[in-house]
Amino acid sequence: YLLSVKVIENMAVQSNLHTVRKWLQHLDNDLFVQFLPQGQGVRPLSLAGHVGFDSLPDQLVNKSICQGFCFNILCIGETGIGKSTLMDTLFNTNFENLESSHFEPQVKLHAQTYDLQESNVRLRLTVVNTVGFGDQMNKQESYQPVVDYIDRQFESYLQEELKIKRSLHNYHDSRVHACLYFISPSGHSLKSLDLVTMKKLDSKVNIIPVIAKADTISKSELHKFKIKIMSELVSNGVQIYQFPLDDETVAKVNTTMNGHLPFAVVGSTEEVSVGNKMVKARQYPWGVVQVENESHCDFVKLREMLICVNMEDLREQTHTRHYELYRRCKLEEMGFKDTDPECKPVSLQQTYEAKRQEFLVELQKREDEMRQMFVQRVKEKESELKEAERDLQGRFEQLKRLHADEKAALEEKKRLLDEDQSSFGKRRAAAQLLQAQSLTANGKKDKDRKK
Ligand SMILES: Nc1nc2c(ncn2[C@@H]2O[C@H](COP(=O)(O)OP(=O)(O)OP(=O)(O)O)[C@@H](O)[C@H]2O)c(=O)[nH]1
Ligand SMILES: *[C@@H]1O[C@H](CO)[C@@H](O)[C@H](O)[C@H]1NC(C)=O
Ligand SMILES: *[C@@H]1O[C@H](CO)[C@@H](O)[C@H](O)[C@H]1NC(C)=O
Ligand SMILES: CC(=O)N[C@H]1CO[C@H](CO)[C@@H](O)[C@@H]1O
Ligand SMILES: [Mg+2]
Repeated sequence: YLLSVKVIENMAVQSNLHTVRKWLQHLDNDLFVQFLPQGQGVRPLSLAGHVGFDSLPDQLVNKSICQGFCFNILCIGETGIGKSTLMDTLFNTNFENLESSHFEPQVKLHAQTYDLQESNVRLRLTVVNTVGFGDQMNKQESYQPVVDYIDRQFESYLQEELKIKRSLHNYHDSRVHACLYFISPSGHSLKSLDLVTMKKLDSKVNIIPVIAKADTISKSELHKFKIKIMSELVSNGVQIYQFPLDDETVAKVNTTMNGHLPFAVVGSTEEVSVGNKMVKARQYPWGVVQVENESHCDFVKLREMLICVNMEDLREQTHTRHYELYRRCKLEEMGFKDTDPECKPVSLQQTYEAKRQEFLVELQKREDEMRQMFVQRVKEKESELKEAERDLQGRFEQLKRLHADEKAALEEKKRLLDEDQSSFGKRRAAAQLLQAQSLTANGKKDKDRKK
């Protein structure tokens, strides 16, 4: 019982009431025995009187009611296909509805959270709408913003989970639990945008396709259209959400419901009087379409299956299938593994140590490389400098030689000049002597003439 209580506690942390209920049903039977490790001295005992732990389920229910629930719906569909109207009709209220234009350059997502209360159960509901889906000329990347949004919600949950001081009990879980995909009531077949988008999303979210504005398609056409859609989904390998069949409480409605997929829905918040009652309906000149009449459309089936029966299963599937897949891929991407190549279990500690070692080796390698590079660069610089020095020396020698040559040439010139000067001096002296001699000679002649 202690083991079982532990399991139930763990389940309670995830508010998996549905699972807990299943569990408790099994407890009376034989699962209890399977749970006990054999041969470890644990044996069942019968109680002599009332103890009180049979109130555990009630305690769980009360605790869950106290905590409240949360549910997140993503509506994907073309602008004006009736997303907001259907949400208003489903939850019987008036959500804030902004009409979007047909001229958005990109697909965007708009999320809004509301606190709802029905009797004493509180529900924190987030409605996410696509804005501008299917309005671009090039629709190739239209699914990307949707994929990114879903991944972002998974990522923030994973980050919370990986924290040392985590507070998952009061964490606002924004992971998308159900995705209503609005198919336009063409009566022909799915568009490639629909197929591509659903294919990209089917491993990330529970897809529930619905045929929007089903009042615009005739009964016989609708039947063929549904068959066509399902066969196209199958042939393209698109996994849509199937209502669970393993649980007896839910299985009663299963067969018929899975056969009615995709639900053809009509949305309206307008009240029309039919007979002596006011009912939600769309009024046309030729008649009235009653939203909540099962012979007019599948709206009631959708509400029943989405909200009354399978809300908990959708939450559970999101956590145990889609989130688990995301988490696994993300952690493997980061290098964490459960087993080593020889299939021996590896703990987180070991992985951390291995990663650390790997990092240190890498660091050492990088350091060595850098050191070698440094030495190499120093050597290169040194030889460069030497080269430059040799160059300079050469230039210096050459200049010295030039200078010496010039000096020698100048000295030669000077010597020649000196020689010139001395020969000039001699010639001048000779000339003066000659002049003097001629003067004295002339004077003698004059005297002789006078005489
Ligand atoms: N015939 C028919 N018309 C509907 C139905 N549901 C909604 N409409 C009409 O379609 C128009 C657009 O509805 P909305 O609910 O605003 O569509 P939406 O998808 O929220 O539009 P955006 O948020 O602007 O992308 C309104 O005039 C609605 O009255 C339906 O089931 N059948
Ligand atoms: C659960 O709540 C109900 C009503 O609020 C109360 O009567 C009941 O005793 C509670 N049960 C437990 C086990 O706390
Ligand atoms: C549902 O629609 C059918 C066909 O229009 C009608 O006969 C029937 O009375 C309606 N049911 C209710 C509850 O109004
Ligand atoms: C298709 C399918 O598995 N249907 C099941 C629905 O639930 C009932 C029990 O209520 C089963 O008998 C069906 O086999
Ligand atoms: Mg809208």
